[in-house]
Amino acid sequence: RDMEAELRVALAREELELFYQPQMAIDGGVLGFEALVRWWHPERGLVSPAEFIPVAEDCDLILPLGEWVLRTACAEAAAWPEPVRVGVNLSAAQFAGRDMYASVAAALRYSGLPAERLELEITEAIVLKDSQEVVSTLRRIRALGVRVALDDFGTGYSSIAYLRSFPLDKIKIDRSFVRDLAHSDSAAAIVRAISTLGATLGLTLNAEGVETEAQLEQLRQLGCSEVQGFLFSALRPSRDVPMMLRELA
Ligand code: G
Ligand code: G
Ligand code: MN
Ligand code: NA
Repeated sequence: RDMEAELRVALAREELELFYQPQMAIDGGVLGFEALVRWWHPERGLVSPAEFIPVAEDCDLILPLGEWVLRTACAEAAAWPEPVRVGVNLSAAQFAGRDMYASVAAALRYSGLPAERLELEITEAIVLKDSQEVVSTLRRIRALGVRVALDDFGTGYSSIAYLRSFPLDKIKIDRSFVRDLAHSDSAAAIVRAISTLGATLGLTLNAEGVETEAQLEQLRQLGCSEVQGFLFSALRPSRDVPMMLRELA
């Protein structure tokens, strides 16, 4: 495919860049930043990862691309002030095609980033594989001190049973529930249920896509401890992190 060839060139030419979104404690203060990849295409301008990540997943390009994201995020985060964490999204395909433990350990070693400051965001697609190999890889990664978050929770098919047995630190409630909070009792009920479940299992609860003060207040009442979204900041490159930390302090 066309985009596949272009993406190959983009990786070589370094047309990719990481942007960062602050992850806030619900009562204020920056906990970390989620890395979101962007592609500056020479003719088409900014291409969304929603467009090119699926293409990369369909060929083996997700492996070098995912490796680039992991290494770049760790290297950039190593320059941030001490306790601030970085969140890195991983595709299911990266677990199939790579020794993820070795990748993560190498990214930490090369960057000098302490393991406690790295958080991996995995998808329900990874959980649904229900593979002993993935579970054991994640256990070893967590044993390093790296945290693991389950992204986009509520949109896929993972059951509560998976949550109990899967090595996780955090659940990220998908932003579609946050969007519907104001006008949907069921969205609020679902967030409340996830919140209760998370507390029972000892998992931190993050809500994504927070755009209004009203949503923030509602999420506080529903028991979320961590939030992110356009309410706090636009996405910015790593060099703007010190500025974001000042603005959000
Ligand atoms: O940043 P944006 O909302 O446009 O991202 C669209 C989708 O691309 C989201 O599902 C997001 O998780 C995914 N995405 C963004 N950056 C990365 C990345 O570095 N790796 C992977 N695997 N997915 C990413
Ligand atoms: O799948 P994942 O949760 O990683 O997707 C993150 C995507 O969500 C990013 O592409 C980012 O642009 C988008 N995003 C982040 N915050 C908000 C928000 O407050 N509102 C909306 N609509 N999208 C957001
Ligand atoms: Mn994410
Ligand atoms: Na999400």
